[in-house]
Amino acid sequence: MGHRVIRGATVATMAETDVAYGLIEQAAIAIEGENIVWVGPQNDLPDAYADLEQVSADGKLITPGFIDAHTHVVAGGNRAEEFEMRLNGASYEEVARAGGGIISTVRATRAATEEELVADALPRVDALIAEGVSALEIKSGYGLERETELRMLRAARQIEKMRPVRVSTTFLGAHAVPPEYAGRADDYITEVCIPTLHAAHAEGLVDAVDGFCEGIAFDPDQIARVFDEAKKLGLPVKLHAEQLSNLGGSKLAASYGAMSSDHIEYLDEEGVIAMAEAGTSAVILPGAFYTIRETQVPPIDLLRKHAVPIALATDCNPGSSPLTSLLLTMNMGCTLFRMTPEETLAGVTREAARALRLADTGTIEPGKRADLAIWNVKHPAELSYRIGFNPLHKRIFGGAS
Ligand code: DI6
Ligand code: FE
Repeated sequence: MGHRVIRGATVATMAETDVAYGLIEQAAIAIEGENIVWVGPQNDLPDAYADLEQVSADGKLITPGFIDAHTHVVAGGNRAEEFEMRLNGASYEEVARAGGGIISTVRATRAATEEELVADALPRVDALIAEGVSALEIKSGYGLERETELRMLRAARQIEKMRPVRVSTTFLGAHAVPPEYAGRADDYITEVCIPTLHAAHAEGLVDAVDGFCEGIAFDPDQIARVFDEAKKLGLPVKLHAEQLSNLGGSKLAASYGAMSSDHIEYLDEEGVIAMAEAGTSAVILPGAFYTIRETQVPPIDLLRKHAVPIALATDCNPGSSPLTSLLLTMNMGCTLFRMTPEETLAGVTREAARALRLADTGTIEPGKRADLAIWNVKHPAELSYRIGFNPLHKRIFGGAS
């Protein structure tokens, strides 16, 4: 394990340089232990690395390991039945009466043990890994009561022990108002969400705190109460914002120095500027846009104009984005939102790392972890261009293959 030089590939370092993709042809990557120690044209490889084991990757493309910065892969059950009911003409009300919608996932998640949650999530995690993912974020938010929220986060931590992948956990207690608190969202925040956040943090289960700021979920004042609590605990925040309407969620998140504001189809320029000033990343989620057949496209041009960093993620969840492919997500980013192939590759590598505040991964540079994806393609644009095609040759995780 560890010490070796991978030679002959084209390497998309995704380092921030003037070269598109940070591309190096006929490259060499020297790895010692978990880390990259050198990358450059193989003819320039320093003698110091010449006696390490040399591995050929001729004709391959190497990118940083992919990172999925927004997922709900831990969740009970699925909503295929409701999907089918809708397509057979059932109304929203009929679906709700049949127990559909987010509450059906809450019910299934509450009924599941930690082991069942892990077992259900693993095939989804494996699908991501099979496309070169080396790190992912996992949210709670389908428990909406203390024990189930904690169980979801424990399941997320467990996944990191069972698979060669890094997991960042996010407490999403403010995801929806559970039926027992219908019409009493403020009481839910006071009596359940905030005490559960404290309990989860005390157990070391929380890397970040999230909320859903929307007419159908929580208003900015309610989100602010959760964020104030996160701040007291020294936890970073992020927000599902401007997905269906503009409530000023991104601006609120930016005022807390949020890591990211996610979805943002309905975001305006004022919100974009607030994000730019706060260093808050945009996390774009085309899978949800596609699934709910949204037509309002996120303001990609404004994000570019104000240099807001753009990450791209699956939003993998049983309702609005049953998607376990970052490659397809990249294609959707290009085709639905007119992002460039380079932006989408950055969105699942360097910018996803930035959005999760993972300083040691996301690019191929000396000092970073050797989290690499080796592909059977010639040019990085092939990754976002193809649809439903997985050219992964091999993954290297922390220097190990
Ligand atoms: N935004 C969404 O689209 C989902 N959650 C969120 O915050 C919906 C989740 C679900 O329907 O299960
Ligand atoms: Fe989400």
